[in-house]
Amino acid sequence: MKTKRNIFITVLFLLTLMLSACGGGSSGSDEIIMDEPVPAGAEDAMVVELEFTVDEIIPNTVTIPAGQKVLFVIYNSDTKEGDLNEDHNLVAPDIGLQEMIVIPGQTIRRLWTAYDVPGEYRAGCTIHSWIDMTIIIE
Ligand SMILES: [Cu+2]
Repeated sequence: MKTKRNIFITVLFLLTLMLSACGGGSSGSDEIIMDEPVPAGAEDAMVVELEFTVDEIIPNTVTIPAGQKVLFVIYNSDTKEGDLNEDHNLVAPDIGLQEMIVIPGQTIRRLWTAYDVPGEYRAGCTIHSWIDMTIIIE
């Protein structure tokens, strides 16, 4: 009887752990994956490689066809002594690009279906408002 109770408590504990692990972040079900291999479904995506340095995004402009499936590969090289060594994120609310956080030294890979209205849009880091780039949808 005591063993059953212990199993029950263990299961309850594991459930609590799982729930708290999923509860973090404000972006809902859009899980941020760190250093993950290429996500499923990315085989036919256009790869857009970006790098956050201490004060800029390289390259500063990218051109993406409207509605294109995109695999962002974003590296945070802001790891040098004397630099900020801070998290950076890429956000573009005008075109539905939700926050992608990259911590120093890491690379994230995220799939995104590009906005379907052509134009020039600003994407930037909300932690450092002076760090931004242009996404041209054409
Ligand atoms: Cu930043």
